[in-house]
Amino acid sequence: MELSSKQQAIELIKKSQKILLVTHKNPDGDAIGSILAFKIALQTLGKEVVAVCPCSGTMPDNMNFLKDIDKLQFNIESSKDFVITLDTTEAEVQKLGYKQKPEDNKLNIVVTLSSGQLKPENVSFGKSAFGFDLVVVLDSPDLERLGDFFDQHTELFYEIPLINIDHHSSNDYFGKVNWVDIAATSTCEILVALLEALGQGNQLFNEEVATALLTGIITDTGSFQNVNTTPKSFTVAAQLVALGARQQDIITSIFRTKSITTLKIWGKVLTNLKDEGRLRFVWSTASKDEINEVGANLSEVGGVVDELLKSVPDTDFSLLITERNGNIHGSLRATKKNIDVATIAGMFGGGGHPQAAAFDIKDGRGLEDVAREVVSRIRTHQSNRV
Ligand SMILES: [Mn+2]
Repeated sequence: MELSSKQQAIELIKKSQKILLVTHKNPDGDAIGSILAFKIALQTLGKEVVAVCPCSGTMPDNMNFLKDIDKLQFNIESSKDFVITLDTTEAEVQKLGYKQKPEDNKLNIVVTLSSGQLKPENVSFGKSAFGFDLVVVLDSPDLERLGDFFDQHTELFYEIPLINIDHHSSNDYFGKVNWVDIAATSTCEILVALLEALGQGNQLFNEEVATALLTGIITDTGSFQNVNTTPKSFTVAAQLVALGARQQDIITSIFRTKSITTLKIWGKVLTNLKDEGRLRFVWSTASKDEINEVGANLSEVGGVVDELLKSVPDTDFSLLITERNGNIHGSLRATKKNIDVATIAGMFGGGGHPQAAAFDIKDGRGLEDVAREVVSRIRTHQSNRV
């Protein structure tokens, strides 16, 4: 019988010793919660783990309540080692040495055998892959979402077995094993099942693991207010609280603390808000200048759409268009059940979930031009629908 993706993932993890965990760039609560919980759990199992959140040097401030968040790395050092591998099935190596021949720029590597023999076909070469025997990518629909980290270490993702664990419906199944559960609210929810299986029960869930996993579920469901919230997510959350998850810390850190810059960027977005009335959507913009003027970071800008715009009454969805890293970024949230904003994001080359989706436009046009076209196409789309 063929193994399920969950069983395959478990088998691969069990037999691996040095594991690289990676999540998407600009990590959110689910990315950080899942990578941190998984790192701690794998270390409890005696594995050597390197956990990378590819971002430009700072984690979102509101995640500081997670102990050990400083053990997550932003990148890994590039290895300069060149590895020569000998297949010693039919030879026993007694001694290894080298002779330098500077006169003709050569270096001879001398292998002295005590028995057997080596043939040219027993020798292979490769770049060192840091010694990892498994890579696990968390909460990322594709490898491009890993940003520069993927570009710098592409070989890691093709030469080493890769497990892809995610809940985005746009996931493109880039792993050797793909555990993609689009019914799960978050990657953290999937990890609860994985850690139960790996630890045969609750033994891998200490307070920190439970807190990190609950962080992902709470952020990806908007504290159980988003339409993607499922009965199962409540059950899993209750289980995590019973295992010691610090739910109040999560809520106060993520939802009840608003910095002045967050409030200022909310102010800008509210000032720019346009109500499309009969067409049942609202949209707003935040230009690079407006974002810079208040000093908001990307996660504060991203939070506007989740915390502010998703609660507008009498609409189907909301849209926020921002300038980031030279691109124009559109972020869509359904404000009503049974609305599929991924279809709308798809009209502009993006994707996501029915309730939350995004797109990027990088054709050199400015925010205003792009916004005008995007909104006009969405108006047409909506007038055919409502
Ligand atoms: Mn997620």
